[in-house]
Amino acid sequence: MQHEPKANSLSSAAAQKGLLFGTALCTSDLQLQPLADAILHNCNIITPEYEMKWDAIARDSGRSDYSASDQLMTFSSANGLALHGHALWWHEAVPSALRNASGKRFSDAALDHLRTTVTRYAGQVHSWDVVNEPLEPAHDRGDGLRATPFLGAFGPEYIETAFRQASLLDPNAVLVLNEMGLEYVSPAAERKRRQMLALLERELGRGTPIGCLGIQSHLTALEQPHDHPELRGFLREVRGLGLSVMVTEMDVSDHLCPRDRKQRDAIIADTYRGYLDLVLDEVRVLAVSTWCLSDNRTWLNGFHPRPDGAPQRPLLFDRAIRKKPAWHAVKAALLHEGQGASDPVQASQ
Ligand code: 9MR
Repeated sequence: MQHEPKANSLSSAAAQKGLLFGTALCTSDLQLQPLADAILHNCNIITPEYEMKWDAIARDSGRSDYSASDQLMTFSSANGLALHGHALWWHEAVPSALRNASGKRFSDAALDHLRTTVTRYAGQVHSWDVVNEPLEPAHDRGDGLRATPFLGAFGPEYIETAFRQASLLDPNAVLVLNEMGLEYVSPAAERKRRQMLALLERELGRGTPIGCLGIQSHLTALEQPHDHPELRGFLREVRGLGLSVMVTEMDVSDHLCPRDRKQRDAIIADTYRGYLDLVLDEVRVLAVSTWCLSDNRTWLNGFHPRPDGAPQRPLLFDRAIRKKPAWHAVKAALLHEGQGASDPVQASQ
């Protein structure tokens, strides 16, 4: 059963441009009826926020538990939603029992996790974040790779290994390399963009089956500019490599914004709008997902607490699951309302 986008929803706005709209969620969200209803109304793709990660599945060392992950898979298929699998290999989701494992023990376990998980859901997921956050310019390697247990155990070929395995076991899934911080304005972000292009060229050159670049898009209001030529240039180059893009984890931290709610909500909405307008102008986007849908379910109060202690308002719905200006801004951006008549991506295809 294919999900039919509902009238006046974000997925129907996205469908007009041929893309999916979605959110991250966890199993407990399904118990909150108004939130579950808002997800079903607005989304046609979902991403497990953490319950499909390796450390969540292998919480009990020695025993894999896919029950939460299966529940989200069942929710998606029962409702005709696509599911974006997140994430197969991520350094922050290595099970604690393996953090200090030696090369061979670690690589055997990592391959086993990837194979078992991809096989379990083969033919059911829309896409996989196969490798998450491979770059860290501060680790000062020529290739920009982050020093992780995956790099330690397999060497730089770990990316090729992961994508080849995933492609073999689920040839129809979109295989995504997902990265954070490619969107920012700073010398470090520009360095990361250059390193990402070099990585993609290197991997595509040796036949690694990467189909799509995931740009996480954890934005900060008052820091993220509308006009961002370096990001535009980067996205054009990604497109030139033949890759599509997914906006995988979008939210807007308001820790730099004034406390006044109206002002804050307006600045946040404007940040979403400017950012999506730019991205949708430059690349072929398969899906846009936010990192949860309502302000009661955000990781940002822990990560970027506001100095005045007020709760963050980074998402599209407020805590009472009412639409915020950000919802309308995202909808307008998906429809490209108010933009020039020409759409460079569509026009050139
Ligand atoms: O939002 C997620 C949080 O609930 C988890 O505790 C955490 C660790 O698994 O991961 C958070 O999501 C991260 C995502 O998986 C990768 N990009 C950064 C996200 C925010 O930290």
